[in-house]
Amino acid sequence: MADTVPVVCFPPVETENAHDRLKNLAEKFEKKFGCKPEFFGRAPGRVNLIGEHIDYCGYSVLPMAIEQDVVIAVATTESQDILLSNVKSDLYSDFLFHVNNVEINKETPQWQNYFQCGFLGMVEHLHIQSAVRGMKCMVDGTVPASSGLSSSSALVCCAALVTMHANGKSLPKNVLADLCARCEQYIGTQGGGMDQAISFMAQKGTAKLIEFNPLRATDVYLPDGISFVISNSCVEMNKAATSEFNTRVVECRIATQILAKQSGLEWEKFQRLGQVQRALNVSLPQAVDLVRKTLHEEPYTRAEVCQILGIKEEDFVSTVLSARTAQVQSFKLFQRATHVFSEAGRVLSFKRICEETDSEAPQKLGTLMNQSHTSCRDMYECSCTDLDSLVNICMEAGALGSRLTGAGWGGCAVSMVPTHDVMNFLVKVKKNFYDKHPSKAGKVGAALFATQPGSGALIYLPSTA
Ligand code: ADP
Ligand code: NG1
Repeated sequence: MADTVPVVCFPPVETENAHDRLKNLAEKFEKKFGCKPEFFGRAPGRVNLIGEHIDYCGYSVLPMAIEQDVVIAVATTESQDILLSNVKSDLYSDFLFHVNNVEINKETPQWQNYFQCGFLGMVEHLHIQSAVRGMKCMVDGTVPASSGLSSSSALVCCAALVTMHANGKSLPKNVLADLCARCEQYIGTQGGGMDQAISFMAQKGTAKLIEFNPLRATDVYLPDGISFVISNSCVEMNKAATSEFNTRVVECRIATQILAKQSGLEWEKFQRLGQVQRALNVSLPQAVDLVRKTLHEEPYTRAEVCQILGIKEEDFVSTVLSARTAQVQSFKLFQRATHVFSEAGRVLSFKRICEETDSEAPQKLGTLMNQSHTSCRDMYECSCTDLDSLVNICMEAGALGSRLTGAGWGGCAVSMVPTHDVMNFLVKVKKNFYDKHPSKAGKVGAALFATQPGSGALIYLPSTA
């Protein structure tokens, strides 16, 4: 039977504080729209334990869902309008659109555009353009925005989920994840499918190895005695509003095509580093060697790339570059490809260590996390000064491993800490990082917290009691 998103009754009062959250949201909804919500959708954010910037290269990643999520309360309507309201109304203004008039602003994306990505992706998938139902929606998100914990994907996934349910349909989780990965790209970023996959396929108590093409999620049980702590550098980076993210995607694509061409493959057929590695039938360490032998460390100019691939600059711009990267002049191919192949290897090692009964497992996992951060910082250049300093402070505070998580250039670090030492760790990180930055000290409550593998997306029906 297809694995669909669970539809459950409003959480019982005694079990979860989710009950109070939904009750409050229902009250706000009724005050705003003058009717009760018919149902709620919920999609979580995630923390990626290891495997950064490799999902869009075709490689497996190892995230877990977090408790923070996006919940949307919904009432369906006879009109074909979508009325959006947000609990954080100071940040996110009300918005109204007709179901057949969706305009996504890729230049300066607004919050409603992320909702529209999920909405449009679902409407297109179900082919219900002419019959799609109107909705009144109130959004309540607790994932910190632009911090590497996938607030945008939680919103896109939740929007697709409520659109599906409002229109009386049910789709398997892997189909939902694939379609949300594609439709989040309507915002203009060319990310992979990690965030959407874990948001739908997560299960409480286990991290997941997410593999792509085809999409699969395998349980990864973490060793006993360790906990994961998230700390937010409080530097925000919106990946859709800047060109950094897409530039990395493009650099990986160019590295793919040059490696393919110089290895005698039909380079036009290759888009992802993973495809080239598989076509050459080489191991990941051999792929790292191939990069060392084939690519040079100095940045490549456009002219050099065109000359190697044997194409004109206008063809390069139209077929290899993307809208947000059309102006980029030089490309660090050696560094980006070295990061991707070595990081893909670290993910597999991480999973293997979790499967072994090895008393040294926590230390070994910590070492992999540290290597991952070094590679993100030096080879992929997706960290920033505050985040590097936070990672160092986390290590000094007793972490076995610490690294940036998510897209980077700011956002969060994830640290692996002996469970018995978590309180001590939190105190030291607060003192040595947050208390030293007046602008961040007030945010420490929401910025520094231990986390556990959480559950995936859900539909809640209000209780009839
Ligand atoms: P992330 O790395 O968290 O996915 P992005 O920078 O890609 O962050 O996207 C963040 C954007 O997502 C925000 O600027 C906002 O437009 C939207 N967003 C995130 N959380 C919410 C929320 N609770 N309500 C409305 N919009 C949200
Ligand atoms: P976040 O941290 O949510 O911005 C982004 C991409 C992921 C992945 C990571 C880096 C999107 C929606 N998300 O995540 O696919 O590439 O960066 O590992 O593009």
